[in-house]
Amino acid sequence: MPRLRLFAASAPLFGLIALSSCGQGPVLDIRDPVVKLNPIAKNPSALYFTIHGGPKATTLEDVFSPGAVQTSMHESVRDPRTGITRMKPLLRVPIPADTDVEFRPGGKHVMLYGINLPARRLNEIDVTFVFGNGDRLPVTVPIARAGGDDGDMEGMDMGGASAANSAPMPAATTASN
Ligand SMILES: [Cu+2]
Repeated sequence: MPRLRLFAASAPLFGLIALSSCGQGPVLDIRDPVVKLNPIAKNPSALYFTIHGGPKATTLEDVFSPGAVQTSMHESVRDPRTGITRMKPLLRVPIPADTDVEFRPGGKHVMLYGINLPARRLNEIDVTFVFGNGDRLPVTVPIARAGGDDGDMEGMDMGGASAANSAPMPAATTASN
């Protein structure tokens, strides 16, 4: 076993551990992910998170989950003339190197349609983030139930309708990617 002997002879073990545990430079990762569960079961829920860019710029290409029937990336955009907020589908999202890109209420978000019962019971859902550089990051995301206040469903706004009585998704935004 020449490899073992090489390790033992050349690098002290603590040196190897230090190298792997405090890597140099930025690491592509997902921070503070949360699903805000829509209290109306037939309506989509919103997934929010922050992506921190790695050493090189890349793109977020897809977000999928075995716990949901369908997912899609959206951005809420407020028309400055009318004040009406609408969602548009996002095909991909640029992730600059070593930079935070936030998906948050009122901005970019991922919609989850048809979250399944196991996820609802466990209050968590497995989600995989797929990047243009080939990275796939699996994350277990906690599910937060909306309280009495509808304010945190802000990201669910569709055409200005309030979350409590929102209509089904417009046809243009239900297509996957
Ligand atoms: Cu949306």
